[in-house]
Amino acid sequence: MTLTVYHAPPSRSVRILWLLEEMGVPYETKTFPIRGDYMTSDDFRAINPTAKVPAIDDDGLILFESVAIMEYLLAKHGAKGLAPEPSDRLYGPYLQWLHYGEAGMGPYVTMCLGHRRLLPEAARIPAMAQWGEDSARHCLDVLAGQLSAHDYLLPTGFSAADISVAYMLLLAKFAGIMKHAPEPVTAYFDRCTARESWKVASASPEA
Ligand SMILES: N[C@@H](CCC(=O)N[C@@H](CS)C(=O)NCC(=O)O)C(=O)O
Repeated sequence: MTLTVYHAPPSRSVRILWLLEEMGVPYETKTFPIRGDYMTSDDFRAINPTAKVPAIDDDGLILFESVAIMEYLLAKHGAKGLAPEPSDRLYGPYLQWLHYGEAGMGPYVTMCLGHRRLLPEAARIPAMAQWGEDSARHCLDVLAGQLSAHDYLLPTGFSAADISVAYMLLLAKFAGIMKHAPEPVTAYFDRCTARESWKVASASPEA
């Protein structure tokens, strides 16, 4: 039984490595440069037709979309304290924050990152970068509201929802948004990234 994570540091594939490190589930990585030739190759498109990372190959079952992969791995291996049971009253809030990290925050952070750093300079539109930043900063205020009472998004402690959201804060940092973050959010990011599992997942092995 082999679980292979298609990994391009420092992309969203870090989320999957981080979760697997927290869960203690063994895995292998196929590591390559983000936006390099392999990502547009026929070989990779056969794995992930969206040509994005992450993707996984779990003993022949191939999946993409980082948060869906996280939910799959938690369901398959048991949550190991990283997610409430569906019967738990915190399950709904847990799902909300898990998805907020990608569906709620991702478009704004990515818009800002793209128009500030990723697109060729001639294609960057300052108004798009600003719209992304303003909307992402509103997301940070929402997080600060939740984090003013707790160290993590759930009152019960660190969960997979924190992996989803804290990873997006890394992209917000790359986009220059975190320098405007409220103190509870910067303290939260530092808390999450102090974990040994983050350090292993975010280390950049040779591609
Ligand atoms: N919603 C997708 C987003 C995937 C995504 O956009 N990945 C980025 C890296 S973080 C990527 O592959 N970018 C390469 C490109 O757009 O060419 C997920 O969560 O997996």
